[in-house]
Amino acid sequence: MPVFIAGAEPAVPHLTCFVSIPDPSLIEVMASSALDSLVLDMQHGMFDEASVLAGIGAAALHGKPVLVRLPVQAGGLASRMADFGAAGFICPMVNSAADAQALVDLVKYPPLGRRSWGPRRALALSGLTAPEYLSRANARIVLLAMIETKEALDELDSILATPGVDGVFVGPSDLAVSLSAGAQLTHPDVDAALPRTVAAAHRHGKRAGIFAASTSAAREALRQGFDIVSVTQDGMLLSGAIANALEAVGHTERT
Ligand code: 3PY
Ligand code: MG
Repeated sequence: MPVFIAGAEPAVPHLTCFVSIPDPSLIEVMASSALDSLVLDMQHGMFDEASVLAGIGAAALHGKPVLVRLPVQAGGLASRMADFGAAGFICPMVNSAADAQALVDLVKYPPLGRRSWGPRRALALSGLTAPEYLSRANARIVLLAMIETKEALDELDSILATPGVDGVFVGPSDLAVSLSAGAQLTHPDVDAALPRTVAAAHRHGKRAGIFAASTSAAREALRQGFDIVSVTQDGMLLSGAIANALEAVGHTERT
């Protein structure tokens, strides 16, 4: 069952959700929803290589592609996760075209990059022959550079102009931390930067994504034209659902 999200045009807007709890059963539940993909979080979530391997399999049972959010400056993991069958990468703290090119080198085959051949499991999951995989992988495996700092905003065009980068993905919290020099987790300049980011991505014929920390933020991101929107994250969804359930049965906090 093919589980790539690029190449065959993905649904736009593409709705995804970050997963931090590395349990295949949880991934199966989430993948059986109407989400278009899942993001397994190796940066702030608890995923390691083995749980990404299991997670890709669990999502594939429901025909859902998995994106991996890499740890900072861990591009080396990307080609390994691509070989495991990851459909794409959300890469934190990309601040320059040089940072972007370093990731392209690891995720894309020549001539765009320098990915090493050996897509053992990815090939089986793709349903392609080896030559077909080689000729399509660069277009099908999505590389998204996270825009999370003032430097990245200043370099938006050069990051987007890097061949092999398929789009950008805004991390609103880190962007606020950067723009406020560590003083705040929200900042008005983040909101101002969002339409500019969407316009820049589309000008380059590429995708704009964003992490939305609430359903209202996700709705607003879709209204602004973001192509890839994460509808919060597993932990937030679970705590929200528990709070709603307790409220529905009239439970008040014990003191
Ligand atoms: C951010 O908001 O900085 C993120 O990385 C969201 O996951
Ligand atoms: Mg971040």
